[in-house]
Amino acid sequence: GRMRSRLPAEPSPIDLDPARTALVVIDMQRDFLEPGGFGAALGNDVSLLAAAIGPCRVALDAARAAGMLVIHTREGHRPDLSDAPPAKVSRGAPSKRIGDPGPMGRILVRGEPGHDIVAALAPIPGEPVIDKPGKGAFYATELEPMLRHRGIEALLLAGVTTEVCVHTTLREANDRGFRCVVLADACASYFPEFHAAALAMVSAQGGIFGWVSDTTRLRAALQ
Ligand code: C5J
Repeated sequence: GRMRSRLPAEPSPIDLDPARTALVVIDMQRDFLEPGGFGAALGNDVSLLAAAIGPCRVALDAARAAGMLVIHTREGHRPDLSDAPPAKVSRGAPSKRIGDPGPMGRILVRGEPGHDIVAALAPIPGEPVIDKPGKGAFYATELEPMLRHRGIEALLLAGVTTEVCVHTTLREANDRGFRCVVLADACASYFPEFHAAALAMVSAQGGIFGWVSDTTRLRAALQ
């Protein structure tokens, strides 16, 4: 890749230095994408999230080829649930609660099969995986020092779900001074209208939270 890349985006193009940019792939876990996990237990049609897998793979391939830092996140809790707020565990009258046994192991618990990242997007050696108890990837994690130590100033965000964990992370990152680009096709939601609204919120008002682009434009910009 070139030293700097100009990525077409909304509301305006953004110049990125691959050495100071990280791709953050958020919560592409079986618990959200496959039947029998946390997402399904909350009553969602998990098949809607499959559309993000291919584009996430494109983003991963492009970022890896450009030598960018790649970070993966996973939402989940300790087996004793000591890091799970009772308000989160009880909310939503789920068919199965966090910690209950399911077909992919205990729901949203670290170390269980359902907590794993889907096979197509498995981290490769050298890519940090951030385990987070909340929706945002900065809350109660080492993400911020990890980014600062590497001199990262811009983030490419991908993953699920657009309006929940991607947006919360975007908002946390924005307030910490990171320039953020949401890769629209590499994100998905159980609610297509929330996905569209969440993306529109990012680039409105001159880019109040950052930029919106996609993996087709990213791949071309990094080539
Ligand atoms: C949700 C997430 N939707 N990763 N988590 O509960 O977006």
